[in-house]
Amino acid sequence: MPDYTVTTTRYLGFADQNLTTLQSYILAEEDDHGGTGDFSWIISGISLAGRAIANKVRRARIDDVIGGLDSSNVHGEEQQKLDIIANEFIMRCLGDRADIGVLASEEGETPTIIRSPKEGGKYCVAFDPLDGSSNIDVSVGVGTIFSILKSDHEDFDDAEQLILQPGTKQVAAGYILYGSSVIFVLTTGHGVDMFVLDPAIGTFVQVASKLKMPDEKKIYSINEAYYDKFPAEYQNYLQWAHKNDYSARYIGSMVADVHRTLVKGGVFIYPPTGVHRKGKLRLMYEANPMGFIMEQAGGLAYADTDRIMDIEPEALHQRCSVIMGSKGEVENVLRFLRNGGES
Ligand code: P6P
Repeated sequence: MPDYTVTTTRYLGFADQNLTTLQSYILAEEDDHGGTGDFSWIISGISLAGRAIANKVRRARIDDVIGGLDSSNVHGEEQQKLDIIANEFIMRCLGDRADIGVLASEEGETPTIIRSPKEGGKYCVAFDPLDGSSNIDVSVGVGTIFSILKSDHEDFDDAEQLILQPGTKQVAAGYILYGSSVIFVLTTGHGVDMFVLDPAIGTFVQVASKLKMPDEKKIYSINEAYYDKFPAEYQNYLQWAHKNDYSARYIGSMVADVHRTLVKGGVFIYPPTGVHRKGKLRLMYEANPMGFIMEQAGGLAYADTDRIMDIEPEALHQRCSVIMGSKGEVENVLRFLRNGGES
């Protein structure tokens, strides 16, 4: 009878391939979500869509999918070709996942009910398929942002009722940054983990676990072109920062600015402005997921003086202002907002 004992070959050092993949990570996390594999199936759907979007972003000029479509989205903003492509990829990759109930995209006026809770639709996913897409023309990092909630109540008149929940109800959130490398950052409420797409094997491999932001870092990220339109408290904070040796970093793509803040520390701010009196960024699929990540990494996330994740949403596309990042840096801004603009 042949001996089937596996003989472990001596480790030769040639197989130094990181094989801790996003999939294996999520399967390990699955137990916290009922252990049925449903939850990991959603993340694998987002991972697949992210790899397809990354390929399109890389090839945008080659495939001539740069620029706008001469059409506007529900917000009256010109749609970029890649916005539609990215949205299509995510809808296709998630639409056939058995436990998806509702999909809500920045590109869609109303959420899409895929299946009711009675039909097994357990989860809602709110997402911005390609945030910052206007930067693609100049090869600046852009990203996909997603927020996962449970759609657990049976009776509902419309999809918005299922998905309009405060950020504290998120079961997971994350983003995919299409930058110099493709980064997948995820939290399921047990810290923040980071994965990088290894093009050699076409999968996301884990590169960091339980990421923590430094409590302080003298970097602020804000579009100072709107300085004159900011509320006085924000202007006073900026004057204070100018006098206290801060550096300014602003990419103009939320995923890239927030990722830098996560990795290096600092504070990302989008205040109310003359055009966007409540702030420009979207609560459900930008501020909430990014706020979850920031808090899980030891930071803070506020909309003026309100914790972002406590906000009771009233509409899918509602906007809010944003102050998020290192705990000490967010507290510096809040000090000005709470003390009538004094430091
Ligand atoms: P502004 C990109 O258009 C976006 O939605 C976010 O990614 C980014 O943080 C913000 O808008 C930039 O806005 O007004 O500074 O160009």
